[in-house]
This record gives sequence, structure tokens and C-alpha cells, in this order.
Amino acid sequence: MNAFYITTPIYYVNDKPHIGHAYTTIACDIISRYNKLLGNDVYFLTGTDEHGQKVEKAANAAALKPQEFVDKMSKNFQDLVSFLNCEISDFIRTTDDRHIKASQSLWKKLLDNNQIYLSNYEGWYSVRDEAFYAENELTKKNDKFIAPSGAEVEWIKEESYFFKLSEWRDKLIDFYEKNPNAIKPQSRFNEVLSFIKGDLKDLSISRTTFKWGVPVPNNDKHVMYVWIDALCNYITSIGYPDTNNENFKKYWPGLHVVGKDILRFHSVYWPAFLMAADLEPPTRVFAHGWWTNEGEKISKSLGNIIDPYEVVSNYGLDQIRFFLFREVPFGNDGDFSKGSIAQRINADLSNNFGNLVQRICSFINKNCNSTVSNIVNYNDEDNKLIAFSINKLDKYKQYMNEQSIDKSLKEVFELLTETNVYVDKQAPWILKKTSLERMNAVLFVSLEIIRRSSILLFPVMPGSCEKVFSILNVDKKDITLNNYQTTLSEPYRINESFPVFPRIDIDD
Ligand code: ME8
Repeated sequence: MNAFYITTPIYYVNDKPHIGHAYTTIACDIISRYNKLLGNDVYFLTGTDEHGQKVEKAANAAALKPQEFVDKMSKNFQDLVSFLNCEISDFIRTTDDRHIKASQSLWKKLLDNNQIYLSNYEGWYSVRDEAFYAENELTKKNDKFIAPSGAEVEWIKEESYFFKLSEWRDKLIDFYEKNPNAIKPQSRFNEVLSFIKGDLKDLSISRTTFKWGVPVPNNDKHVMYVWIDALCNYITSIGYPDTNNENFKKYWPGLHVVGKDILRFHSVYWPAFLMAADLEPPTRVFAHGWWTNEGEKISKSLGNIIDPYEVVSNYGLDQIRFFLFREVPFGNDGDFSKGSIAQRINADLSNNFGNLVQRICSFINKNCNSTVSNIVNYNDEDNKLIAFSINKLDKYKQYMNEQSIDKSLKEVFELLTETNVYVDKQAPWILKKTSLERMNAVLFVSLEIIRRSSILLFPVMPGSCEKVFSILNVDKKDITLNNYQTTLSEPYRINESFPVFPRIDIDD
């Protein structure tokens, strides 16, 4: 059994979760469930990032003590995970004792390895991004300097600990040249490599102007820069500082899925911290794109935040899980528009997948006493479709292994389209009068493809595929990719069918 470790970013608790947070968590759930279908031993981590000036300011604005505020806000993110039907292994909070201990241990390790020194920081800082910027990265707007993210920066001047990032330049270049798949998609890899090849300066890793953070060991005046604390969550959960722990040995290093906004932290700072602490860098960082709402950037000030609870109640959970990953290539930016959701659901789920399930299963219910039997031989058309389904499995796996979820889904839908064409052409309703033997063969092949497609779609739409499996009488333990090619036994009895994907009224 191969061990597989996957993480979402840990989300800031300064605000309520929105569709962007749901997107990354669902992506990781899909990749995690796919790995479980492969038979891998999966550890899936998500959680909340609760320190830093931004969270402290939000707590003040809510007139709550920071700890009370983060307890309340973190709960929203925990509830969202189960609401989205995501199966996690652990939910980490950076205010957990285990995490404070782990991040202080990481700090001490860096100190012991002579990677940290005390000096003065003077430069541009954005509270919103919790990030430092070089002057040449900024633009000027109404006398204010703006970071590439659009956030305002302020000039800060304070005593600070520094991490010797500049010393890691060559080692990072070497690591990425040897591991060209360690950042995906490819365009992001090139972007990171050219950033590293530029002028990599030492990184300020502590702050003295606020208190809401992990205290720097042996110097209470400083709290850790929120990113060194935050990134450490990925190793806290699997037992750091005990690197001989079962989980640590089994799962590290892993795959981090992040939004493109925080790629630099994960693919430059984090691998450097890890190598400097004698640990391995992540296996891969996958940076996905950004969602807009009807063409506009999603932001609180524009008042166009998309609430995951609301969209799920309008369209259904699996419909939204599906839309997010079928509509937009994973890695690209996407636009959340009501028209495209309805169209996507109707075309792919109601008319293609749902229709195939419904027409085949209700035909078997009505005309065959719910049982398919008497298969003598498959003809060329049957064999062709079966062979096509095997070819689709190979492509599906190849794309899933590189996190191209959209491409995997496209393969499954080509198989479903082809199967609907096959059913139209074979016309079991006519065969019923002309050849019961052929009718049974066609129904059996169709059921087989429905079963196979439902296995492939399971990671994206677990709840709906379970419904299909309940009609098909397939046991939960048989939902694995190993079982993809072991056909149903014959005679095969199914249960009463029902519509799994109702159509969406476009006018709504
Ligand atoms: O950055 N489209 O937390 P955060 C797509 N705490 N994804 C989006 C999105 C959008 N419009 N908006 C948010 C932080 N996301 C840090 C991370 S990790 C050690 C620390 C998703 O609450 C996307 O995954 O700002 C993005 O990277 C993440 O939420 C940012 O969450």
C-alpha cells in the first residue's frame, strides 16, 4: 500500500469561508478519494491559520479576545468540511498546543543549524497578504504603494530575526532542476524558477509590533512571522518534531494544493525552511487558479462573496463539486456564473450520465423483472465499447495522477456519450421484439459501463454515485479501481431506479 499525503492551505479565520476555500478543499478531497480508489493509504489534512496581525485586527473589530474570536471562526471552516462531504484525516489549528510546540521546535532547529540571525528590518509590508515586498514589485496609486495582489503596503522598521534564504538559492535551483514535476502546472514551475534565479534576499521571520503569534523561543519581544508558523502546520499534523513518528515516516513529504496567490510561500520559502531544518521538501506543490463571480474579482468590498451553503442549496452538493472541476481546467482561472452552472448540470449530469442510468435501469425494471441474464455472446459493437472503457481508465488515471481533474472528467464523459450512442443504435426496446439474447447483451454491457463510469466519477460526486451503486446493487467495498474490469455476475438483479440528477430550470 502506498502512502499518500495531501494538504489544503490552512485558511485565515479573519472572515467566513467562501467558494474559493470550498474549491481547494473539494479539490483535495477528489484527489484523496481517487487515491483511496487506487488502494493507497491516504492522509488528508486541512485546518485554520489563526495567528498574525490580520486576525488580531479582525478580533479587535469584533470586540472579542483573539482566542475567543478564532475559536468561533475556526468552527465555520470545520463545519464546511463535513458539509462539503470531504473526508479528512485531521483538522489542524495553529493555536493547538501541538502546533505551538512544533513551530517552536522548527525555529530552534533552524537556530541550531545557524540559519537564523537577529538584525533590523526596514521595508514594505502588507498586513492583508501578511507578506513583505521588494520596492520593484510595487505600483503607486493615489500616493499609496500597492502590492501585486492589490493590497496596500506600509513601510515598517523594526528589530527582526532573519532566515538566511539567500544561502538557499543554488540548492533550490538544483532541487527544482532535478525535480521538474515538483511544481504544477508547468507554467507555475517556470515562474517560480525565474523568481528564485533573481535576487533572493534573506527573509524577515519575526515581528515585534503585535502579540498575537507564536512566541519566539527565548525572546518574548518577538512573535514568529505568521508564515513560518503557518507552513509548519503540514508537519505538525504528522507528528513533528518527532520525525521518527509512524505518521511522519510514512507520509512526509506530501502534495500541497494551494491557490496561485500563495505559491511563492510554498515553493520558495517552505522548501528552504525544510532543507535548512534537514527535512525533505514537498513532493509537489500544485497551484490552482482564481475564481471570479460573473466576471468580477470576488471581494468583500464588492459584496459579491459566493457563499458555498447558498450555491449548494440552489444546485446540489455533487452538482457544485462537479461544476467546479468540469468547467475549468484545474490550474486556470474560472468564472462562476449561474448560466454556466445550469448548462453544465443539464448537459452532462441530467442529459448524459443521469439519462443513461435512468433509461437503462428503468427499462430493466419494467421489461426484465429487474434482472439481466441469458448472455451468450458479445458482438463487435459490444466489445468495442468495453475496450473503449478500458482505454478511458488508462487516460483517466494518467490525468488524475497529474491532478488534471478536468481532463479525467472529460474522458469519463466521452465514455458516457459513446454509451448513449451505443444504446440508441442497439435500441434494446426493438431487440425486445426481435432478439432477447441481443437485448440482454446490450443491457448488460450498458450496466457494466454505468458501473465503471460511476467508479471513475465517485471521487468527484461520492453521494450521487452511491445512489447509482444502490440502484445497481454494488457494495461499497467493491468501489475500487481494482474492480473496474471485473464484470458483474450474471444473472444480475438491480433495484428500483430513480432519477439521480434532476434538470435545472434555466429560467430560475
Ligand atoms: O492564504 N479562487 O489563507 P486564505 C480560488 N492562511 N481559490 C481561492 C479564492 C478564489 N477566489 N479565494 C481563496 C491564506 N481561495 C493562508 C495560507 S497555508 C500554510 C497558509 C483559496 O484564507 C486558495 O486556496 O487567504 C487560496 O490559496 C486560499 O483559499 C487562501 O486562503
